[in-house]
Amino acid sequence: DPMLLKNKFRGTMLGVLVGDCLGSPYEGLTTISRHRKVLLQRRLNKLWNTKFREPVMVYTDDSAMTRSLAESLIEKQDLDIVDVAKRFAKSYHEEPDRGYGAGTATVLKEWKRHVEETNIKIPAKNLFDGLGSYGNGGAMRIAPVALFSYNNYDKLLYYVKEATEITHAHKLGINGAILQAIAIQQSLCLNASEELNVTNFVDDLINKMDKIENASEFKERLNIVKNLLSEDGDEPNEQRVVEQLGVKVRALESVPTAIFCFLKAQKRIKRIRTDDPLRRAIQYAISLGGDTDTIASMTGAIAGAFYGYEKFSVLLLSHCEEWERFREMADKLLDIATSIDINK
Ligand code: R7I
Ligand code: MG
Ligand code: MG
Ligand code: MG
Repeated sequence: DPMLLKNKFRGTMLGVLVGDCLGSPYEGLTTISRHRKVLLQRRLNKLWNTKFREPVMVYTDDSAMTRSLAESLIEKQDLDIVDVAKRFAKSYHEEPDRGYGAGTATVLKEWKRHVEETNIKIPAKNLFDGLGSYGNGGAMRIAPVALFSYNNYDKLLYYVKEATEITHAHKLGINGAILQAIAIQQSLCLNASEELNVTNFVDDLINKMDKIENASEFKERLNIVKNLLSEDGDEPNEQRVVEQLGVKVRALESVPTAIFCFLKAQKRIKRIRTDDPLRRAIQYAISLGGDTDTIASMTGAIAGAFYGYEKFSVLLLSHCEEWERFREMADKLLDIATSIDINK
């Protein structure tokens, strides 16, 4: 159904933006107190249901890099990593204060001088004593690549790796981006009007990661996701989630967490008052603390791909910087992704 797919593509891109905008004020707080959670509940009630003027919520590096990647795919009708690098560098140069990670910023500054096919991957390889970055910066921006190649799994894997390696050379950084992309792709292919089998969702991810080189750490985390989901006691399990999955800027301690937030929010969660499971997922992600903009953004992308754009309130969207631009990028990515399919 083309309308359904359009809704899901929009949901993905707007999930990135909304999660980032809503989560960024809390980034870095190690514990979100009970009091702060009440304030978060009230703030989201207001943002979801009220019309007001400025200020809009600004986005951070997560959405800025997502936007550059999407615009490059749209303009080039393919993945051209030199063009992506140029756009990343330009966007950083114009707005360096969007909260970029230190390693990524180093790469972006080096590209500013000159970037070509031959040297593009070198700065990322030199980061962190030559090990490369295991930050979540590759995963946080990967949604457009997942959309672009949603109907060709081998291409998806290859493009995700290529798009990530230019800043994140560490296997954990790359595999984190792969996991986030396949979670989005799985969500796109499911029907939200049928009940989601959360165990199957995780098992499918585990089976796919099993075929990726050196991905044992992520498979372990996905098994923890499954265990945590099977706990359905009354008490909130935030503490155990934070301890066992993590809420850090490392890909390993944030991508599985985002997947967990999406799946956990299929059911009601104590002290999160909303009937909207998409909002519940994002609100829950923020309530865990830590790297809130990124984990909420990655959760938003996966949940948005599942539920679609119509689950966001238009009032909420209207409070997010450049939301219409993100919606338009989603539509263009869909046009390209489906026309490539026809030509095949
Ligand atoms: O991954 P990256 O783009 O950062 C994304 C995060 C998100 O939370 C954004 O919202 C933004 O706030 O930043 O940036 P990197 O600098 O590559 O990685 C993030 C951080 O992880 C680094 O600045 C390091 O502190 C840490 N890190 C490492 N530390 C030691 N050794 C990443 N890789 C390594 C490593 O190999
Ligand atoms: Mg950020
Ligand atoms: Mg930061
Ligand atoms: Mg972050």
